[in-house]
Amino acid sequence: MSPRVTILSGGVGGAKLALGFYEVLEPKARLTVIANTGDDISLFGLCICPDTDILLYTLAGLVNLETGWGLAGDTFHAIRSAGRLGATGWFNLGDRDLGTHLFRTELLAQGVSLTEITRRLAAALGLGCAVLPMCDSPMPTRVVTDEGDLHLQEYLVRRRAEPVVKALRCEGASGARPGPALAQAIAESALIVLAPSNPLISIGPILAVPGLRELLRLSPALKVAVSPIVGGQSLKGPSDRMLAQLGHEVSPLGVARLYRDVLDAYVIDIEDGADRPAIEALGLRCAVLPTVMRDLAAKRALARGLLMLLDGFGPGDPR
Ligand code: FO1
Repeated sequence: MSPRVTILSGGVGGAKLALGFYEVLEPKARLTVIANTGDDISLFGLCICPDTDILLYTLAGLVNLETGWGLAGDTFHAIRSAGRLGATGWFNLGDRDLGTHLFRTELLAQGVSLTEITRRLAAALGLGCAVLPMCDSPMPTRVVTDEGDLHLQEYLVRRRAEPVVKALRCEGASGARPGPALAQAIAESALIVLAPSNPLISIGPILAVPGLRELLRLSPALKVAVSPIVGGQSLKGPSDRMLAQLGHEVSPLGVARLYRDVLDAYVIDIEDGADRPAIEALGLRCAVLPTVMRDLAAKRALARGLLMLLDGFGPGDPR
């Protein structure tokens, strides 16, 4: 039986690594994926959880591989009709994808928790692993920019990450708590992985759930992050630009500093091998692996490489 693994993930980039683990772990129930819900948005009265859905669709083999989000082969008749009537048209909700948002919104209105709704969605898609929202209460990330205070999706999608970011705020954080399933997964895992997702708007909000950093620190698991910065830039999305605008170094080291207090080890790409001594100087073990997941074989290989760290860097090993 495979070791128990928990991965903290945003959307597209993190879902690639989650899929790598889903492919190599046996049984698949050994995997728990904690999804960022800071990018959740309410549109047309519907609760939309983009990162959660990207993870669910990717793991189920249903995601649109060209965009990395939404369902493969979906159509956009409903959103375009609404747009022609003058409704919000900048967020592309697919016709079949809408079914997920209708299902989730109806159950939320009945008082069912987001964790339970996500469990039912995963079960309906035939997933063998657990996908958990980072918390059950809304905790939207607000982006303070030179154009004002924007919802994260407004910044990313409507304004294509063009405004200059001055600060990030996790609204509703003070009332948020990690759920019991999440606490149990963290406590019982042998390996916890911070996916190569945006450190500020994907992993950052998960770590901002009060008590979560403490749960990670208390867990006996080996805690590893994979750098989302390779060769001085982000592979996907605006991480590099956002890091620079918020005064962080745009490098694997710059991201490692953000996670330092919860990590044992850090994985950098072979292209950044020269950064290893600087990472080790932070007091972290450092492994150099191919981290660019262009195909399924690369996703599986990175998951296997991370599992192998359990032998080299396992709990109790001297630093
Ligand atoms: N990303 C876009 O760039 N444009 C869209 O219109 C869009 C719609 C969308 C609908 C459902 C969904 O689950 C995700 C969607 N995304 C879209 C992706 C999403 O905005 C981001 O990639 C994540 O929130 C960041 O992880």
